[in-house]
Amino acid sequence: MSQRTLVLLKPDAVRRGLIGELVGRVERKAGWTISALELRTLDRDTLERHYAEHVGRPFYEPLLEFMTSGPAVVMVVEGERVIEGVRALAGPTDPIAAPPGSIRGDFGTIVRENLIHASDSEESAERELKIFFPSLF
Ligand code: 3AN
Repeated sequence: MSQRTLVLLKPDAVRRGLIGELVGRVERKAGWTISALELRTLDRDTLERHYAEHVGRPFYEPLLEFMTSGPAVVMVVEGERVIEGVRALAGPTDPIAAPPGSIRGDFGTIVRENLIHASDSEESAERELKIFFPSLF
């Protein structure tokens, strides 16, 4: 089933010079296509919409501060089971618990600075793509 998903390479990934490595991992999956890609410094309004489910959590304000701390890469990736697939490439939220071979497992140590965001369901992908790429709709 072909799908599309929102992928963000977070400011830590950009600062650490990992854009090529992480885009490469997505690009190398057979049949997936990156249909939009942009280096973009995210504003608070966009992130408040994106992270609405986390309002009030202790990590919410530090998360927004981190996510606005430098440019991110925003991407649309399309292909077979890409929503589940990019989540598998990323690994679980906590990079220490994430298995080696996953992006977070290979490159991360801090939960907040976990390198990559990928939509977690078709509903989230639709909602998030509308926030970051409204021209697609
Ligand atoms: P995921 O990106 O794995 O779906 P979410 O949606 O639960 O994770 O959390 C969104 C982001 O919030 C995470 N990628 C991470 O940057 C941050 N975050 C989540 N839980 C924590 C936490 N306990 N402490 C610090 N930051 C967190």
